[in-house]
Amino acid sequence: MTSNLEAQLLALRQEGEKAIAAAETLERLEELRVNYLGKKGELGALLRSMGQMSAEERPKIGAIANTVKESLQTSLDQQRDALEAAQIQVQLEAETLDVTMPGIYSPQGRIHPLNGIIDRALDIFVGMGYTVAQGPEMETDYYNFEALNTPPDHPARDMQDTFYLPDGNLLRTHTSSVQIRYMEREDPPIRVVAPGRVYRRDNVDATHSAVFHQIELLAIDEGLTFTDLKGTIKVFLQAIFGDLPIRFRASYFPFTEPSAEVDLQWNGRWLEVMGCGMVDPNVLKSVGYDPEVYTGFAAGFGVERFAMVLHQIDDIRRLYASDLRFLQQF
Ligand code: 2U9
Repeated sequence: MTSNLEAQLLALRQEGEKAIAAAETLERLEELRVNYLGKKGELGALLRSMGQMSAEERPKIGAIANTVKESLQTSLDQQRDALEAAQIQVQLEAETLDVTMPGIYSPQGRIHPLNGIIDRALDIFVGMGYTVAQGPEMETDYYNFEALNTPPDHPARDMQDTFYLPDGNLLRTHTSSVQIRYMEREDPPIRVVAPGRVYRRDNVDATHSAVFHQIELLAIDEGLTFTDLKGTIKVFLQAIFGDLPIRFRASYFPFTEPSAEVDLQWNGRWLEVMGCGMVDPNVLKSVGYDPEVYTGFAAGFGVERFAMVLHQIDDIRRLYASDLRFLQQF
């Protein structure tokens, strides 16, 4: 009886340790623990049969049972440590960050040369207290011409120059219409700068495009003179092109009187870069300002022309071609 139970206990230990050593997961290990050492486990079952033993046998078998239990427990603990360590190793390998791996290349965009000019010009005028205004590209005859002292028989209204729409509206030929709309809703003093796309029925060549960009500025106040206009333009051109000689040349625009063209001396040559003048009293009247109280000056320039002078670009069409070999130079 005794030796039989003892043999069974030792067999249980051998079988248990083999199974524990073979366990590949923590779940399997827990199954084995319950199976051997749990309340309803195999060791418990063997010990329950000790009830029939004599008082001298019982301690001896009890002692053997304890060693079997301890050694199974030790094996379980060791195997659990080993499995846990392996699991951490797998996780470490899966989550390794290789800092020497090359990055993923994502091309860096940049500001288009036209937007570069627009950004810089607006910055300069905002710095002088001007407000940026925008308006519609499709305009009425009134805002594009009539309010700007451009009578119906004026050459600027010729079908050659303006894109007319079937309903009698048109594509604005300058951003001056934006300032008319601005003056209608604001009272003087006015300091406004209007950037935007404009349209002309021009044949496209190296210096002409049917769509281009303008920036116009307008100041209306009591006591403004041609001197204020000259000072403003001088400061602006200096900020864009540096300290180059400039000159004002008498010219004509329907909406300014007197009017002038501004030339810039660049590489020894005089280049025309802006138009300007004192706002014609008729324009002030058309928005309800009293020309006896208020005077004003206005100026305008083509953004493409500025970009071409500044960056020595030989053909306006390069600015619209989206050719990266060209654009990446800026
Ligand atoms: C109002 C009154 C007057 C804006 C002005 C010019 C002169 C001018 C051209 C430069 C080259 C247009 O892009 S371009 O072809 N502009 O010469 N523009 S004065 O005068 C105004 C504007 C608004 C109410």
